[in-house]
Order: sequence, then C-alpha cells, then structure tokens
Amino acid sequence: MPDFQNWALAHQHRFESVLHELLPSADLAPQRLHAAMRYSVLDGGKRVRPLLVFAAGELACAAAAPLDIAAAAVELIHAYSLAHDDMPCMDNDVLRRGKPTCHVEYDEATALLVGDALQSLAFQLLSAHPLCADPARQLRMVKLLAAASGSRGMAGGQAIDLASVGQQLTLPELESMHIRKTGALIRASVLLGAQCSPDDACETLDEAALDRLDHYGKCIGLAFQVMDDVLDTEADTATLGKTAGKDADDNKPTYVTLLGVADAKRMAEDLHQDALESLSGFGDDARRLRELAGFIVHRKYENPSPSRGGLGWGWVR
Ligand code: GRG
Repeated sequence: MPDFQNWALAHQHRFESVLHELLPSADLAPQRLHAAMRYSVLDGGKRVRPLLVFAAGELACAAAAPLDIAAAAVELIHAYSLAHDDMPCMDNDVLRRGKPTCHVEYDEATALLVGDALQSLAFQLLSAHPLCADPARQLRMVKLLAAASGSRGMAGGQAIDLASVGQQLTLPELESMHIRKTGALIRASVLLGAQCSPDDACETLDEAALDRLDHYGKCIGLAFQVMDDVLDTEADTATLGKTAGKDADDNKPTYVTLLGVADAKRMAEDLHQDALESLSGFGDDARRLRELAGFIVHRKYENPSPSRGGLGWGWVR
C-alpha cells in the first residue's frame, strides 16, 4: 500500500478513538441526544478536514494532543453541518455516509439538536484544551473556526446555496458561494493545524508562510467542491453513500451544469496545480499536504468508514 494511504489510514483509525472519547457517552442523559450525536459523527466519512489538520500540523512540528483537539473541533462542525443540511427544511436527504440521515434514524427535532450540540462541543474543546503556548494565538484559532463556520463562512454559503435553487449563477457567483459553504472549513483546517505549532517551530511559519498555506487551503477547498459536483454526476448512490444526482434533481447550479464534466475536471486540476505551487517553498515537510491535494482532486469514492476498512481510496487515475 502506498505510504500516503498508510499514513492516512493510521490517522483515520486513531482519530476514530479520539472522537469516541471526546463525544459524550450514550449512557449519559440525555441518552437519545448523545446517541444521535455519536451516530452522526462516528464510523463514517473520509475525515479529509482532520487529515488536513494533521498534515499542516506535521509541517509545523505540532504535537499530537493539540492537533487531535483542533481536528475534532473541525470534524464536529462538519458533522453538524451535514446533519442540518440533510433535514427536510434544507436538502431533504435520506442517505448520508451510507446510513439513514440523522433525522430519518432519529427525528427532526433530534437532528436539529445534534447540530446545535456538536457545534457547541467543537468550541468547548477548542477553548478548554491547551493548543499552543500563546493564549492570544489560541484565541485567534477559536475566532478562525467561528468565522469559517458563521454567516460569512459555511452558514452564509449554505444560505446562498438555498437561495440559488432554480437560479442561473455565473461562475464567479458559484465560486463565491462554494468558497464559503465548503471552502471555508477546509481552509480553516489547514490554518488550525499550522497554528498548533510550538512557539519555537512557529518561527518557520511566519505570516508569509501562513498566507501561502491559506492560499493552498483556498485552492483545495474549491477543488474539493468542483470534484464533489463531478462525482455527484459520475458516481452512483452506493458508491457515494449519499443520493447521487441530487443537485441536478434539485435544480441547483453546479460546476458541471455550468462548465460540463471535462472543463470542471480541468478546473479542479488547475486548482490542484495552484495549490501545489503555493507549497513550493516548504520542502519535504509539506509532503502530506501535497498528497492530500492529490487525493482531493483524484478521489473516486466517497463512502468510507473505519469499519469498512478506511478512507475511500478509489482514484480517478
Ligand atoms: C447547514 C450551516 C449548514 C451548512 C451546510 C457542508 C454543507 C453546508 C452542506 C453539505 C452539502 C454538501 C454535500 C456539500 C458538498 C461538499 C461537501 C461538504 C460534501 C461532504 O463533505 P465530505 O465529502 O463528507 O468530506 P464526509 O462524509 O466524507 O465527511
């Protein structure tokens, strides 16, 4: 198995135990809410955002403990967004990560509360655990995740997305929506991992270096969405673990409807190259970030979980 896959699988399996420990036990009251939180987070997903935290943390010589907390915070925000996105008032979907969506398995009120509680838990973790030696930097990290998740980030992108059903968006409009909806959290994952660095290593990650990492995050965040649109057209429901072709059925503008599959793939490849260029000054320590960019652009399967053997390691080429 290629070295990158070993690295990613090892992190994914270890991180599953971390999430297991950090989530409230289903034996604790209110049991049904805690069970639904665990259902929504555990045993599913590619864990791309946590892997980005770990990869950026490796570049920054960060220790495992703060990276686990930062990665968990990002993944909990992501899981909350999926639970809410799947609800009837939003995307109204019944399948997620190969399982019934949270509101189908439980009920709508529980799915709403799952999202609320996961979001709170993310910020509780980020503020309660020491992430770096400098409290001011830790506060900036909390602010970074809040901004990425809020109305100028993911939630705002979702609002634009809901308003765009049946609309003809231009490419810049589509890009602006996805930079927020999908891109903001991916971008924040890279910066959170980098900022877990111990103070001495941080000298190698000055403002200019963080800007280059941020540009990398912006490019792969958008490439992720472009490829998500391509996969939504090309792959089937069983492979994706979510309903295939849903965006077209819902009359939503996508990169595929705007550009066609071939140009959408070319766009993802251009973003991939741009992301790699922004890492050019970093040397071998940025190897995992480069490999993750390749995975994001060339991935083929979407429906992995640790119990099914790990990440969706199908490759378009
Ligand atoms: C409800 C505030 C709020 C936001 C929802 C992320 C999101 C915003 C909606 C998800 C809709 C969607 C399918 C977007 C396409 C890109 C995307 C985020 C896909 C899911 O992420 P993956 O592929 O999922 O990383 P896994 O299951 O692997 O974690």
